Amino acid sequence: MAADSEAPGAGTRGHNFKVVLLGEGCVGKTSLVMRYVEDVFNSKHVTTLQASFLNKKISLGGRRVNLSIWDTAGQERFHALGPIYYRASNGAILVYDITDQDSFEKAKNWVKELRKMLGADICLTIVGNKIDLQKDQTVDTQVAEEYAESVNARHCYTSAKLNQGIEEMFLDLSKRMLEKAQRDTEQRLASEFGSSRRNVVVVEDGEEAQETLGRSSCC
Ligand code: G3D
Ligand code: MG
Repeated sequence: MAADSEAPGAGTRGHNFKVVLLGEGCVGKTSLVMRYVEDVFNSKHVTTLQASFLNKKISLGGRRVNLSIWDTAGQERFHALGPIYYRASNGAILVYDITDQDSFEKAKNWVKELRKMLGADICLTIVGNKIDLQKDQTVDTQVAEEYAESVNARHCYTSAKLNQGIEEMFLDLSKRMLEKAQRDTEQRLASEFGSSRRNVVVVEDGEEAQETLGRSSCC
């Protein structure tokens, strides 16, 4: 049995990861999802979107990954996101607008909130959106990068308008979530079979673990 199929969020058809988007209203969260999933910008659909999540299937090194990308329907304006929004998230994208210092401060609050709800058990990416408006940038790059590093998050820039940096941002987050799921699986296997570790074989690239003698011998 490949451990991969037992990893959190993994099924026989691949991994399922939940990703939540957080950030101040108007920073471009919905635009980023719509650009990534449907390759549109500023369509009417953007403003009327009420769905809680959109799916995107990608392939990572031959593995199938399904991303459920959760977007708010504007509740962030009232700071009224319920726990169901965060629950069981594998990754979070904290978006700020590079021309709006206040939105960067708000992104920091979302990081605190996430840590409170989910602990350190989540992959974080902090995104400076609207990089097409670089001439009006007010959030300092070095400050943003140092902050991201201090909370163990990745920092990157995107433009939903010009479709810049978005694929790369989701790809990088997906890779980190996959690596984390694999690490968790290995740890789980190691603790499950702790006393009989000889019976657990982790293949060389560390990507897949297989249990061998432990169960097969008793079947
Ligand atoms: P939200 O979901 O975070 O609330 P939206 O944000 O996706 O609704 O976007 C808010 C506004 O920012 C929209 O403009 C949208 O077109 C604009 N926007 C989103 N991403 C970008 C970007 O990368 N560059 C620029 N220049 N604008 C962007 P309107 O005018 O419809 O309010
Ligand atoms: Mg929105």
